[in-house]
Amino acid sequence: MKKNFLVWLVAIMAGLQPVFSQSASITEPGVAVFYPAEFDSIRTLPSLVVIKELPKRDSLPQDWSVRPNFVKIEGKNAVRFNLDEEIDLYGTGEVIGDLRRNGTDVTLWNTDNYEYAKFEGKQLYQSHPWILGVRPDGSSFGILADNSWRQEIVLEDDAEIISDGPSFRVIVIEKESPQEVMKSLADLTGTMALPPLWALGYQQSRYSYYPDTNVKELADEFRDRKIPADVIWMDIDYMEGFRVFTFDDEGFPDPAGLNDYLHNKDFKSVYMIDPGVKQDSSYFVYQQGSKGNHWVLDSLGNEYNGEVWPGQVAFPDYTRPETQKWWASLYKDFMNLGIDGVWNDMNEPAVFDGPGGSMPDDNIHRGGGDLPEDIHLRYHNVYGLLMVRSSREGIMEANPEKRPFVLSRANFLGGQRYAATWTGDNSATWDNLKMSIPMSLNLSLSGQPFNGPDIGGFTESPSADLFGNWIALGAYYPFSRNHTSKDTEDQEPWAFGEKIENVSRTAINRRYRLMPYLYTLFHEASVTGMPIMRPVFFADITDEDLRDEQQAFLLGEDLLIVPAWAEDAEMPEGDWKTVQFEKEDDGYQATVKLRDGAIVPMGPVIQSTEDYSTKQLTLLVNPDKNGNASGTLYDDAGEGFGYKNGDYSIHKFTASKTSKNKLKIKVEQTEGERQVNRQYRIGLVKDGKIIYSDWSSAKKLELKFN
Ligand code: NBV
Repeated sequence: MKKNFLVWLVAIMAGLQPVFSQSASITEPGVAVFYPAEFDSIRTLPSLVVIKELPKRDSLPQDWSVRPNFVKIEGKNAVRFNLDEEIDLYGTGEVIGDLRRNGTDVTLWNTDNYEYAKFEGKQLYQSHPWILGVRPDGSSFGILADNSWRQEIVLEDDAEIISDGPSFRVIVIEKESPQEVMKSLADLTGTMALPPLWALGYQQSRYSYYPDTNVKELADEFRDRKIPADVIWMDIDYMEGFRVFTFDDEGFPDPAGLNDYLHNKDFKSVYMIDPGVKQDSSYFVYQQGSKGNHWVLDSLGNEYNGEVWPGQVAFPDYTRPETQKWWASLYKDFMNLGIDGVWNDMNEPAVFDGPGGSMPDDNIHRGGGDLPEDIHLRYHNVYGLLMVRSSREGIMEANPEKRPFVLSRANFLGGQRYAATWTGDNSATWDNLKMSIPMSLNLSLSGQPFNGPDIGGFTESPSADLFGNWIALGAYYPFSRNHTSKDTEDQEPWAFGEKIENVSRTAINRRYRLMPYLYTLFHEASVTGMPIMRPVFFADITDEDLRDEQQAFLLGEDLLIVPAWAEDAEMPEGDWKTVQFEKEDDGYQATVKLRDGAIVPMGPVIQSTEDYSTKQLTLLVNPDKNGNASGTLYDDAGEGFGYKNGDYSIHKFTASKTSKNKLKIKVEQTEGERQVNRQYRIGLVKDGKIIYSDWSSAKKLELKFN
């Protein structure tokens, strides 16, 4: 109480005007919601972030420490937290710079930011009004500003969130660890739906592979060279004059045939769809959109037009339920051509001739259903989220038996429910390679587990050495796609000569071998919201030396990835052992370390997830100092929704060293009805080698070693 009064007094002296009589309550254990006195529910709710009701369960306990002060800063509605200096801050979404966010600021205003060059890169494609704080003892909190208006997060002396919109509510999560905070965030904002297994594979893209014969050759080349891959991406040039949902007659005369070809080679195809619809009265999408009155309006109530790739376009108003339905319906014929996934780009929305590269703040989104009509300033940041929500819906309707896959450039906190993401137009520089790790980590710590940058860099061309390093790291990003711009050099794994081709193959082989573990992590993320890629400090939340480690990172709880170029990476305590995958050391591969006490399931090298099977698995094990270890495997059909009706399995593995040179592993199916005739072998990870047992289908495995 006293502290709050003091804060208030200091605020008055600093010329800030506090707003009186806020209300606060506990909505569930460890979660509090704070409403400012001037709370404007009409212009901030319903939340597009929080998917639960937040009932008032209890009053806020006296000792609740993270309390917002609702203030006005330069006339704007803001919230301020007085945080102790020793608290480490993370999250704040898609940001460049260091993993630890103390001393930084970010503007939450989705922006097409080519090469991260505009606004010093402090304003990127996505917005996450979310801060994760970790105290020295590991206890942690999360701060969620529940509104979509343009806002700024300033983490200087205090933590401030300053909005251009009306007064908003704030949710504070208080837990014993950052892991628990992440789970609580997922409970409030939803999780990523389990993606199809193929989306976890390596993916190849360029702006643009053209024409279709080029795409076919590419597929052949991967298979001939035995470089595993799952997906080839079609960028905007497949369209007829950049008209969405059309195909260029010359380059892509037979998309269904192309997709068949790819499927026969065990590839999936993903095609780009942008929001802007070319203003062309003879074009069916524009005709339908105009007839249905689906466009965003300008401040005078007329159809708003702006310049994007196709020329002047109109923008679907995804706040309207009718528009969402219409947009979703467009995917039916499109997906029926055998398209497997959709890539939504330019959905900040980017407008070349609009103010600040987007549409005017006073454009009108008409809403409907439970979303009220409001100006663009309110809906800008969720334009991408609403678009991908509708895209996902349409893809589901087109293929109800399949799991949808959407990749989106713009999104918002909570948007993991609808789409995966990549980090936009990065460049082929060392700096961008290194930065990709803290970027992916902070996105992961902001609720988006399925993310990654363009491997190799989008703009400019990497040297062979840079590409080799990037692909060797890229094999471990949750979303692993090589993508480059127009007019750059070839960037396929074989484009840099034999040495880097081998480096690429080795790295990608490793990803596919780790697929059983990776898929288990994706499943975990889809259930609990735990990130797939995690900061090293998750391994020991009380070790403060780990708090700013951003070269190495964790994949799940059990694997630590240390890029070949990392210098003096801070390692967590314990006897993490290096997994010796291949004999050759090419100087590029990341070191992969297995936690002591962990068991990680690993499969054979396959050329795509079409060949994925869990019939023969190696259980990599590193017993802890007491000789024990444990691990998990999630398994299902990799596609479809059978897993929701029991067609899945979870196996638990428990290892114990029964004597100095004998290790036993017990295999138990703990969940699900899926039955697979499976053989296992133990792979005991020792320094510099792996000692294997024989294959066995028994439930008790044994390894004797010297
Ligand atoms: O559609 C072309 C590109 C795409 O390749 C890239 O990944 C997006 O971030 N798109 C942007 C538009 C043009 C960028 C110069």
